[in-house]
This record gives sequence, structure tokens and C-alpha cells, in this order.
Amino acid sequence: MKQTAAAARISETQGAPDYVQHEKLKAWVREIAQLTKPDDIYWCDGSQAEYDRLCNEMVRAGTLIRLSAEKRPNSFLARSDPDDVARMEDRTFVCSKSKDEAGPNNNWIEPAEMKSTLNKLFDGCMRGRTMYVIPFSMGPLGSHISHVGVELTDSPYVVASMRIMTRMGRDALNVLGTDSFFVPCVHSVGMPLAAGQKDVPWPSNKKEKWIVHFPEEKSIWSFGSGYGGNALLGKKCFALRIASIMAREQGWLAEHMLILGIQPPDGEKQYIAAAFPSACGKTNLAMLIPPKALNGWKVTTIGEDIAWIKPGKDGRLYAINPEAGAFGVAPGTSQDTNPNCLAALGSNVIYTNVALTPDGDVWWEGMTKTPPPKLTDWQGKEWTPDSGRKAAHPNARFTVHSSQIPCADPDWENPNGVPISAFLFGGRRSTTVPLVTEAKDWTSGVYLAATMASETTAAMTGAQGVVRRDPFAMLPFCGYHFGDYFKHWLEIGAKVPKPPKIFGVNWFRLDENGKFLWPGFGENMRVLKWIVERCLGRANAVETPLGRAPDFGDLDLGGMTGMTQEKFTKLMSLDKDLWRKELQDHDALFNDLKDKLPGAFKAQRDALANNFG
Ligand code: SAT
Ligand code: MN
Repeated sequence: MKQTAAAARISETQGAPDYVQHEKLKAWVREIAQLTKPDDIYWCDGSQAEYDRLCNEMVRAGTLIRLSAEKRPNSFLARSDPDDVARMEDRTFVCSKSKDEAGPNNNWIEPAEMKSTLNKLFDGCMRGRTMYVIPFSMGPLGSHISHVGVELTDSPYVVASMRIMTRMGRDALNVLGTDSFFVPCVHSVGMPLAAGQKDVPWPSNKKEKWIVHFPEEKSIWSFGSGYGGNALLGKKCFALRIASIMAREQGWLAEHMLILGIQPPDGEKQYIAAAFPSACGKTNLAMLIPPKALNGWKVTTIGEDIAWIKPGKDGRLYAINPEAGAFGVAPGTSQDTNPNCLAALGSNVIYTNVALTPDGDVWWEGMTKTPPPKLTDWQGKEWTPDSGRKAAHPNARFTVHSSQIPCADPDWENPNGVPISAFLFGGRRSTTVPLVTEAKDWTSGVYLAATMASETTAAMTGAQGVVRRDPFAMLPFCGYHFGDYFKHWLEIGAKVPKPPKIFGVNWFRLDENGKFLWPGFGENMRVLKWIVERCLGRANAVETPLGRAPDFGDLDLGGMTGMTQEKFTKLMSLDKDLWRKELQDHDALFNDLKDKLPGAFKAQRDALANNFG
């Protein structure tokens, strides 16, 4: 067989560096290189020098624009292909052996068929490019709650982003040793280069995009996209979809939750993990600054997107943030909405699809009240406020290391995790759901989380106010059948001697004129305070048909203007007719799960129907 120049080069370079002692890893890297046929293989060490070199190369290639050294030191702007701007749920698959394992909540294709499709797509897909080997740890290095993955990618943007988002490089490789388990992740932008072909700034595949998980192998394959969760495979693919499967097998939880520390002025610090669907202000809550009237209270951030939670020896649940950075939505982030986040973004940030100012700074909708008079928009076109289009893409992102968040909790990298006192579940609901409820017990809390829902915003879908069930905010992220997932949650509660309390929250209730009844943002601290006081056993609650709730006098509303008893009653009110409709909607969700629906749910549902009788 005639050997091409590229193939010859592979055989010269495919030897791993001497320090790589993991035979299975080396063999897998060789195998994938033989399939994808890159020009070169590069093992990432995770150093600052390596990061700087790759960023410089990307600046030369036009993938990154270096921002002003004064305004945004060591920061870059990437502009993606206009067709490659978000996670793609309809291109995401969970290919378990049986369709029933994946459940109605996942797209499924028979694994052998999927593999044959992938083999064709990946054959030669890295031609003309370098294949980077990225060993990475999700969670603090060596923590018993952490797990390791290795991503092979032909995208240097992915390498740089993974260095911010995970513990990446030689340290992660050391954790693997000679034979430890790792989650194999293969990623390609799906745009091989023929000899002499010029590359584009943001390579991707216009025709084919696939994000595929094999639960039995715990492997991930992603083709055709270079963006976010499609390409940074440690995030949603590993830390949620594959990890949720591992968690079920091993008796822990992998959840789409932020983790907060709350220090009362006169009591023990409490940690809360909270799940919200998108567009509910999760990043803002994770970095909340309490209002002045409550300034004896301090909030610190452990994580803003994902929590891995394992039972501890003392009977409590302990959580880590498996990530080391945030890949957050930029538009809407301002000095008013999230000053902590803005302060984190001063330097060492990779921005994607935000607008560029003439002096090399960034801008996005909502950053300032008045937009700058002249910008370059996210697609590189000239922009003025009367252009009639957005300057930043609505899903424009920042990628920043967690250590830059001013309110980072001192224990954010504690390998033992932090003990969780409460789980919060929230959605965007203009009616029906009160500001806050405490579930009576674990089972009714799991029911509350399983039936949580959110209304779509016009920015998301073009349609406003459509209620979508999003159990545990895990609809796009649970790697197996939702019925089995609910059962797993019920089992965890039965096994763990001191499970956290469970609460439901809704910051988004409207009055009859369509105005928010609750101000949200920092004022949410008042609800968190009541929750923490409940955990400490020192706040009052009254029984309601849904569970326990604060009375008007139970919530600290000191220094807050306009929160009358009448308004509070509206915020907390439970409308019988709306709840009857709500329960019918629960039935529709449960119908989809059929025989995998936990038996305990029917009793919960009937009790609610009875309470609202
Ligand atoms: O693109 S990500 O998956 O990282 C973020 C999101 O869409 O939730
Ligand atoms: Mn998320």
C-alpha cells in the first residue's frame, strides 16, 4: 500500500512522551489516530507556556483576536461560524444497547448502526490537522469525588478552553497512573484539510453534527461542531450525561446544579445546591451579593453549573464542582445584575461571539444601558445602535477560570467537597408556583423536582410563555431513562442518613398587569436566608397544600420597599384551578415514562389532588 506523507508522519510522531505510562491510553490514542489520520499528535502538558503558544497560533490563524492589553489583558475574542453557536439537542444521542435504557428523554440509535456512521465520519476527518491529547480531571486532582477523562480533539480552541474549564495536562495524567479508568472522548470539527487547502478561522462541518454517548463503554464521540458543550466534552457530555450513568451505578449524584456557601452572621456556614433550567439567572444566583439590610450574611461560590455529590462517612451528602471554570452567557451580565461576574472577566478570558469595541474591548447587550456608538458585531460586521440587530450573539459566552471569581468559596477546590444542607429547584413560572416551598420530606421533594417546569422566553424560542417540564433541570442532560433517574433519587434519600432538605423556588411570578411580584437578583437572599434558617432549625413555617412555606412575618423583608402583605399573599398564593391543571400536566409527563414511573409518585400526586380538592 502506498504510504502518504501524512501517514508516514503519524508513525513517526505517534509514540507518546516517555512520561505516559498508561498502556491502554496509549493504545487508544494510536487507534483513534489511525482512524482520524491527523498530520501530527500532540500530548498537552497543561502549562501556561503551552496555552500562550496555542493562543498565539490561533491569533495568527485568525481564530482568535487578541483584545486590548490595557482593557482586557491576556484575553481573546473568538467568532464562531454563524451555524455553530449553541449546543444542539436534536443532534445529541445516547446509544445504550436498548432504547428503553436511554428512555423517552433521549435520542437513541442502535449502537452498532451509530458506530458504523461514526466510523465513516471520523475516517480521515483530522487530515491536515494536529490531534491534541487532553488528559483532564473533572474535580480537584485526586479527590475521591473526581473522575478523569481524556479528550482527543483537532481544535486548539478546545484545548485552550479545556485548560480554563478543567484541571488539564500532566497532573491529570499522573492521577491516571498506569491503569486507572478514564472516560474516552473523541472530538473533531469535521473539516479535514486537503494538501495546500487554506483553513478557515472557525472550522466546523456544515452538513453533519453528532454528539454521541455510549453508556456501556462510557465513551463520547462528537463530530462537526467546535462550540461549547458540543466540543468541550468534559462539561455536559461527561460531567452530566455519562456521569449521571456512573452515579446511578455507583450510588452518587451528578447534577445540573450550582453550589453556594451561605455564612450567617451568627451560625454555621451552610451549603446549598440549586437546579434551574436555562434563562433563570443561575450564574447570578451563584454569585449573589446580599442586599445592604442583610449585610451580615455572606454568599460564596463553589460552582455555577454542575455538582457531583457523594455520600460522606458522617451520613451527609458532599458536593464538588467538577469544573474549574465558567462557560457563561455574556449578554445580560452587568454591574447591576452580577458585579462579581463582571469583576471576574477583567483578564485571562476567552470570549466567544461578543461584540468588539474600536479600542479592543468587548461589549454585549445589557452590559451598559447605552450601547457604544460603534462596534464590530459578533460576525465581524460594522455595527451601530440603529443597525437593527444584536451586536453580540444572544448565546455569546465568556470562558473564565473559577479562581478569578471574587466571591469564590475558600473551599471551592476542597477534595472532600462541602456538605449540602439543602437542594433548591426552580423554574420560570409567571403563575401557579409560589416564591418558595419546603417539601415535607425527601419523597415529596423528589416529586417536586421531577415535576418542575419553566416557561420559555421569547429570546429562547420566539414563543413566550410555553410551559415546559424540565425534571431536575436535567432534560437535555440525564444520560438514561428519567423513570430510573427518579428511582435513583428516591433510593439515595433512603440510603443517606442525613439527606438535605428540599425546596422549590420561583422568582418569576407576575401580577395581573404582567409585572414581576418579586424583584429577584440580590433580593433572593431573603429567600435563601429563610431556607438556611430552616436548615438551622430556627425559622417558622406554615403548612400549605404544597408543603411548608413562610408566612408574611417569617421572611426577612427589612429595608425592602413595596413588599406589602397583599403583594406577598399574591406571591405565595395557590390557585386551586391552576393546580388542577398543573396536576394534569404532571400526568402527561408521567404517561411518557410508563412502567418506569416510581410507585411513590402516584401517592404523591393523589395527595396533592386531595390537598387541592
Ligand atoms: O454549551 S454548553 O453546553 O456548555 C452551555 C449550555 O448550553 O448549557
Ligand atoms: Mn448549564
